[in-house]
Amino acid sequence: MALSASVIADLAGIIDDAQHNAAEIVKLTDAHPDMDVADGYAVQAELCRKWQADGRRLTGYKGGLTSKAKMVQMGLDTPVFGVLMGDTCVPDGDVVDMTQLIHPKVEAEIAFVTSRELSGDVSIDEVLAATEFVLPAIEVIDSRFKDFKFDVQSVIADNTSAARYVVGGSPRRPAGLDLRLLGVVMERNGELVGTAAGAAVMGHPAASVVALVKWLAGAGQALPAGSLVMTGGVTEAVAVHAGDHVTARVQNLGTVGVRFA
Ligand code: 0L1
Ligand code: MG
Repeated sequence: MALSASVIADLAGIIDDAQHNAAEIVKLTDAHPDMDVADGYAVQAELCRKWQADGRRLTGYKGGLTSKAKMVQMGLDTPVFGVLMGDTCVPDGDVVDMTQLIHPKVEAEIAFVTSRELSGDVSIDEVLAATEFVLPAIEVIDSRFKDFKFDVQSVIADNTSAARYVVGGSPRRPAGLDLRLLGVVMERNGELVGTAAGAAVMGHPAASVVALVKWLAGAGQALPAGSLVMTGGVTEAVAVHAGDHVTARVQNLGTVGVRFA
């Protein structure tokens, strides 16, 4: 780590304000060129601590930049991890208030809900055995950085652009499903805006959970039973505007949708 605890706390305050006020800021490395990835995660951890102290509930975790399409779109080449807070969950079919966001984009994802704690080095099979169900999800990302321009340190500090998440469809136990082969279709206002198969995420969506559990282990933590894990967008993220309606359909798992107003 390159930054002091007091700078980390200051940066967490800057991100928190930007998120709360839906206000654009410039990437953190402009003022702190020495900031490294560990500093980014330290800022994110500080935010998560503060949010929980404020009474907000941690419901799970997200992997980001887990597909080639997302990495190419953002010009970054490392998966990143963030936290999911319960109050950012939007019910399936409900409305996202655009006035609380800056320049949102949507991602179609396959989400997992765990039935057992996972820790350390786990395999894809161990993740699947510890999965209560898998289900279709839409992540609404909203980088607090102007024009979605950032580096990996800054986007990690910004909780990997997490803004809202929607889960729904027909949750299924993973047994008997080959998640690599499930087709995923995203539509905006009835028009096709992205297609992929589950394997777009690290060869297997459960590989994103494996990587998340390893990242948590590096921070001395385990993934608790009952966690929701968003495994990452299977295609490029797509911009949305007021009036838009987005659906993500995952083969065998049904459809989840959200509107923007
Ligand atoms: O969920 C994501 O893939 C977001 C990762 C951070 C980069 C971005 O804002 O696209
Ligand atoms: Mg995502």
